[in-house]
Amino acid sequence: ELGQYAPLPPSPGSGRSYRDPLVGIIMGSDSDLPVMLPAARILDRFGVPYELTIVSAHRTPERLVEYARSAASRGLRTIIAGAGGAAHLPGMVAAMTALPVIGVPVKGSSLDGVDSLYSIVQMPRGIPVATVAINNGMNAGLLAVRILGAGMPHLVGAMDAYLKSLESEVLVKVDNLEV
Ligand code: RP5
Repeated sequence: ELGQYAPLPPSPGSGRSYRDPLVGIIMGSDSDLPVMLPAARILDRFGVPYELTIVSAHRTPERLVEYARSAASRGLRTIIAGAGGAAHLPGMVAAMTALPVIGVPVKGSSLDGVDSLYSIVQMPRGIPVATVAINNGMNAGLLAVRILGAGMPHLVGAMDAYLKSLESEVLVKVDNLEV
């Protein structure tokens, strides 16, 4: 049962990991963490085990290759990759694994995240990355749950319930709208 997963004891530098993770959340820098944490929170909410760590396309290229090449055989089923600026991490990971990759453009300090968005979304023919909006780690988590739902029907039910909860929130606002 997915709900039984509990975080492994933290080990220095390893980020967070659950036993037998299905989703890999990676980011180019610890400065991306505030944007990527909402993805982790969504996976927590749906009871999906994940691992979360730093992999930098430019600063740790060998770690990137090792991570991407081993992802499928380690049991991961999808990867969420966030990066800012010249954001090559999601695309390079997608080039080295057959798993679906979700890219999160992180807003940097200079170009409002448009540089990250273009770097991630403009992939060449043959190597797709599913790109979410700038800084929208939450949607990356939700998309990962939907991807997993293709083979895990209980996640489809949980996503239906989530959508209903969003609907209810809006309907409450409709009832309470004061102009
Ligand atoms: C990218 O450069 C990272 O993904 C991050 O968004 C950005 C800045 O990194 P730091 O200089 O804060 O480590 O590679």
